[in-house]
Amino acid sequence: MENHVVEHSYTAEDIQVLEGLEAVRKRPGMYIGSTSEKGLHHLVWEIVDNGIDEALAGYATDIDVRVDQENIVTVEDNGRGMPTGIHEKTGISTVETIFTVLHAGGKFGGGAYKVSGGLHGVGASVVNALSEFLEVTVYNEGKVYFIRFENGGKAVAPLKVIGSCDPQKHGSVVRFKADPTIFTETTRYSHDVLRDRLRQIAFLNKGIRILFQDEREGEKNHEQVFLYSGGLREYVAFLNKNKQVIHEDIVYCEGEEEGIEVEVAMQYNDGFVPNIYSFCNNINTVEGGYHEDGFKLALNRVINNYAKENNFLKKDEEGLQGDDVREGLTAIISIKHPDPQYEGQTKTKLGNSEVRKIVSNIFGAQLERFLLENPDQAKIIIEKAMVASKARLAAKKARELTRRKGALEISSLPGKLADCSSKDASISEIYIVEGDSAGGSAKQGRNSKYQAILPLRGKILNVEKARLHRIFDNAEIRSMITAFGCGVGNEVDTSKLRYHKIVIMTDADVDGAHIRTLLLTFFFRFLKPVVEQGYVYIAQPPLYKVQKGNQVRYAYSDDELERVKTDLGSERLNIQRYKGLGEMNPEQLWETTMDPEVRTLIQVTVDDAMDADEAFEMLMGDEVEPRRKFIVENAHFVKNLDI
Ligand code: 1YM
Repeated sequence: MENHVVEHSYTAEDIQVLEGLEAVRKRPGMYIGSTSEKGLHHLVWEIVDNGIDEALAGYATDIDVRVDQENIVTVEDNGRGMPTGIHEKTGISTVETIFTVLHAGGKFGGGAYKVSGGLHGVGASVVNALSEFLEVTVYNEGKVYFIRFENGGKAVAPLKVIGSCDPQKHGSVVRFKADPTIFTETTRYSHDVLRDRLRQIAFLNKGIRILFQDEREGEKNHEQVFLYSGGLREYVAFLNKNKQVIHEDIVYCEGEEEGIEVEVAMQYNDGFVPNIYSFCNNINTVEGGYHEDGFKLALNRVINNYAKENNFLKKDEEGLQGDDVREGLTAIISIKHPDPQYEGQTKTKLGNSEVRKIVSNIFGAQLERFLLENPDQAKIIIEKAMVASKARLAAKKARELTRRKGALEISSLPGKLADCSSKDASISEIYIVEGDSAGGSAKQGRNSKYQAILPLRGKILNVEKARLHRIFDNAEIRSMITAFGCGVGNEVDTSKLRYHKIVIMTDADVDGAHIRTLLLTFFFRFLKPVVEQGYVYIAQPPLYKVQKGNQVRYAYSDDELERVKTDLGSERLNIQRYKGLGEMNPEQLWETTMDPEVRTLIQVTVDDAMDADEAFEMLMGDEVEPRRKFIVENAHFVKNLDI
C-alpha cells in the first residue's frame, strides 16, 4: 500500500492556528450562540450543512446521521470526499486545514452557494474545537484517509491513508463527541430536535436522502429515512396532514432568475390562521423578508385580479386584503441565494431587496395559471377569502359600535385580578391560575408587592378555531389582555407590558396540561412578541409532599421522589401526592411554587414555530387520533418545554 503520510512540522503559522481554536473554547457562545442544548445541536448542523452543500453542488445524494449510546455523532455523505492534498496556504492537508483553521470552510469552496455560509456557518473547525475528539474519514479513488483530533482540536497525527476501499466508493465521514467540559448543561442530543430538523432539511432539498439512526436506549425510532422527491409539495401536505384542506391540489412552483432559485408551495385549509414559513438557503427566516413580501404581494394581486375578472368581486367593491387571502393558508417559500443578507433582531430576516420581484414574478405567474386551469378550486379559494373579508368588515363595524358605547373599557382592570402594588413591570409578575380555589390560595400566599394573581375559570376559548373578533367575546381572554396591557395581535407593544413575567400555573394533570396548551396557543397566536421576548413562564408545582416527623420535603418528579426517599430513609415516611394546586394551602403554594428563592420556572420559547403549530394542531384540531397519540406520547411532564 502506498504511504501517504504527510510530513508535519509546526511553524509559527500553525501555532497561530491552534490559538484560533483556543479562542473558540474560551468563548464558545460567540461562535455557536450558547453552550446550552441548542448550542450542542449546532455542532451537528454545522457538519450536516457541509454534507448538504456537497449534495446541492450535485455530488452527493445521501447523508447519514447517527447518534450512538454515548451521544457520539457520525455524519456521512457520499460526495467527492473532502480534499486530501496539501493545502497551499497552510502546508498541511486540506482536511486538517478545514478542521483547524477558523472559518476555513467558507473561504475555500467557492462556486455554488453554500448553506453553510448562512446563519450558523461557523465552520467545521468550531465543531472540532468544541469536541472531546473528532475523527474524519475520507473515501476517494480506492483509498481510505483518516485523521483524529483531540484535546481542543489538535491533530493526533497528520492525515494518513489507513486502508483501501472499492474505487467506486467516495465520500466523507465525520465522527465527534461534544466536549462535556464545554457543554456543561447537557451533551445528550434530543431525538425530536434532530429528527425534526433533518426532516425539514429533506423537505427543503428534494431528492436528498437523509438517514437518521438513533441508537440510544429508549429512543422510539431507531432508524428513519427522509426522502421527498416532491419537495415543498410534500412539506405542505405534511403541515396540513391534521387539518381539513378545502381544495384538492397543492399550488406549486419552481423557477430561477438571476441565479436565485425559488420554490413555493401552498394550500388552504378550513382554519383561520395563516401558516406561512419562509427559508433562505435552508435557514428558516422567522422574521420574513423580501422573499415573503414577494409571495404575499403576488398572492394578493393574482387573487384580486382573478376575483374581479371572474365577477366574484364587483368593479366598485372593496378588494380583498392581505389578511383575507391568507386565512387558513399553509405556504412555504424557499429560495437559494448566492449572497444572502440577513437582518432583523435575530438575523432571520432576508434583506436582499431584488428577491421580492423575483419571487413575485415566478410565483405570481404560476398561481395565475393554477387558477385558470382549475376553476373549481379557484372558486373555493376566492370564496373563502370573500367570507374572511366580510367577517373582517363585520367585526370592524361591531368594534366601532362597542367603542362608541364605551362597552369595551380597556383602561379598567378586570375585577378578578388581584394586582400587585409595584408599578415597575421589570419586577412584576402575574400568575394565571386555573380555578377559583387555587386562585384563592395564590392570592393569600403571594408576595403582593410584585406578584399579581389572575384566576381563570373553566377552559378558555379554543383560539385555533375562532376568528379574531370572536376571541374578544371571551371574558377570560379579555381579562388577560386588559391585565397585560400590551395590546393584542398586530398591535402588541411589549414596552407597555405591565408584568415581565407571565406565569402559567395549572394543575399537574392532564386537564392542567390542556389548559396550559390552550393558554400557550392563545399567547402564541395573539401575543407572539411576548413569547418571543421571553416573558412567558410555566410554574412547576410539586407532585409530592414527603414528610418524616417534622421534616418536610417536596418532589417535583418521580425521579426526585426516589432521591428524597433515599435521603430521608424510606421508613415511616408520609408521602402525599398532590392532585391539584387546590390541595395546597397558601403557605405551601408559596414555598413550593411561587417563592423566587426556591421555585422552578420554565421559560417558554418559540424556538420553532412550526413545531408549535404542529403540537397545537394536534391538540386543537378536528382529528381525534393524532391528538390521542400526542397526549399518550407526551403524558409525562416535559422539563424543557419548547413550544
Ligand atoms: C460529513 C460532512 O464535509 N463533505 C464534504 C466537504 C467538502 C467537500 C466534499 C468538497 C468541496 C469542494 C471540493 C469544493 C469540503 N471541502 C471543503 C474545501 N461532509 C462533508 N464533501 N471537494 C470536496 O467546495 O470545492 C470544505 S468542505 F474547503 F476543502 F473545499
